[in-house]
Amino acid sequence: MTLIKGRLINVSNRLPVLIRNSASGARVERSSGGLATALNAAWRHQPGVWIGWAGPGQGPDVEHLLAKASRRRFHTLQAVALSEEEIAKFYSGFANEIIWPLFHDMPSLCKFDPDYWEAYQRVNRKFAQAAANTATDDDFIWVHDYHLMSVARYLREAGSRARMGFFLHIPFPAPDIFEKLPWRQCILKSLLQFDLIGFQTDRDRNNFVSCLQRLLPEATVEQNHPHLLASMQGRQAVVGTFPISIDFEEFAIPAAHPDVAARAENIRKQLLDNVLVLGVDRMDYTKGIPERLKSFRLLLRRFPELRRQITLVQVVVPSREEIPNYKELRLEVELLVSQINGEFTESGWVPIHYMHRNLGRAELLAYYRAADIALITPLKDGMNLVAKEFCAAQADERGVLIVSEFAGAGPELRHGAILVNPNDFAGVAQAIHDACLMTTEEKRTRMRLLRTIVKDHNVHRWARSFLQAAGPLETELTKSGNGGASKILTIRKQPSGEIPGVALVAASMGARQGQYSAGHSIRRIGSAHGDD
Ligand code: ADQ
Repeated sequence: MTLIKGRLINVSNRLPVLIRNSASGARVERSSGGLATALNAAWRHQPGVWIGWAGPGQGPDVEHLLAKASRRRFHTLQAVALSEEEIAKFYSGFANEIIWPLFHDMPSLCKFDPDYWEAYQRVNRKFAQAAANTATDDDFIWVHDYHLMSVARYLREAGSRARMGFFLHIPFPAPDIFEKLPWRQCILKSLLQFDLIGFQTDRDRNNFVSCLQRLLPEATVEQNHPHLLASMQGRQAVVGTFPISIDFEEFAIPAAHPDVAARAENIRKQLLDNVLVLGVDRMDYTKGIPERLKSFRLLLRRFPELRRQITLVQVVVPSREEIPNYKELRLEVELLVSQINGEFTESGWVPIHYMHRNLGRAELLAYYRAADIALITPLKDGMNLVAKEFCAAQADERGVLIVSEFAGAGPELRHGAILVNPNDFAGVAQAIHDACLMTTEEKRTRMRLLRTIVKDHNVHRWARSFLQAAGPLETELTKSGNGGASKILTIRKQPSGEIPGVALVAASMGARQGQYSAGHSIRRIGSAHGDD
């Protein structure tokens, strides 16, 4: 990636490593979650500085441990210290009790506490100051995610002249939801201080533009192919769609290793060679875990012939456990698992295997390979990397991907996956049933297509296209030939969720539009629809 003149200054709430204090002193752990997975892969060979919070560990060891962790990387890790109060009000509070539920269309879960907003501004200023102290005018500052939407505003106030981009890893809501936010205009104006604003899907980008049009009428938006250009008070920001992905080889190569194959075989044996349905998620209410369990229960009720033949393995990594909603979710999930197992377990067969822990990479890959069906049903998700990791790990091309239409990955992978509405328990049960009956040939055709798409649209392409779009605006404007004159735009939409490159890959592999997407082509036996 030599698309920028200076260094890349990456700013995210967390660093890719986390420092915790333990009885034997501070120790370094890998950060979990999609953002860390994706950025770690994208920046393996990129010189620069990564600025973020290094976790709750404190003391003289922190600097030393970060310096040691930086030696194995091309970039230096630089910590922003946060007090306990800042973590409670900025991270748990504003970011995760307001923006996270609101942007995932769950406004009733928001706790609109004005103290949270004050802490959010204070911490955003702190991150901006750290970036301003580090970046030169030639560097590119890439800010990540909903925790840091006001950073550009404070960078400008601090006099930074570097170019700045922002990527939102989660969805952006429609105006009817976004306008509930008391600080809605301030957030939009702060975002417009970036030179480039990136979203996961066209739906998110278009929601952002609709919010601008409703809440900031003084802003104008025009087409600036292939992106949009938003202008306000003499500033211009490129607004684009950049669907994030994974490093395909990082999953595909080790997954094909005979050790992983043997481990996968062992898992299958332990599970009596049943149809293995796999769910892998952070413990989060947006991931639709209770809904998935209810769908699985309905499957077992409606299709008794599948009992003893099918096993759901649900793996959840603990997440945000200090927030009340997350504690309640864990109780709900664990109660449902025990109720369903209580209802259906027979001697020698337990329908749901539940793991509440982080899996190591080799174990995760073995489960991906062992699975017959990946059941990925978030109620709403920016992208969902698990869907893509599953495809990359499918060395035998025998697994079926069932994915929510409300995850960014849904529209992108719809040519090969079975798309479901996670709120339609009967529909999800039917999709699992259909996947069980799918022919080996159809499974292979679909999985081959999915793997080609994920390989082609990988995380390196994502990072490259973002940095390309961040190039000097003058060039873009010269190309568009209008000298930057503002005019209001009617956004040219792709057919729902279509990503041009994906459509080409799909077409070249013979998957015509809708062939596998609107319902699936396989024979249906019985129906899960009806009262539960
Ligand atoms: P997340 O909400 O964290 O990411 P996701 O994209 O699915 O969601 O990434 C989860 C990551 O955690 C994956 O890399 C997965 O392998 C890992 N993981 C999950 N459970 C695990 C377990 N039990 N053991 C080990 N690893 C586990 C946010 C947004 C997403 C967006 C990403 C990247 O919410 O929508 O896709 O950022 O932009």
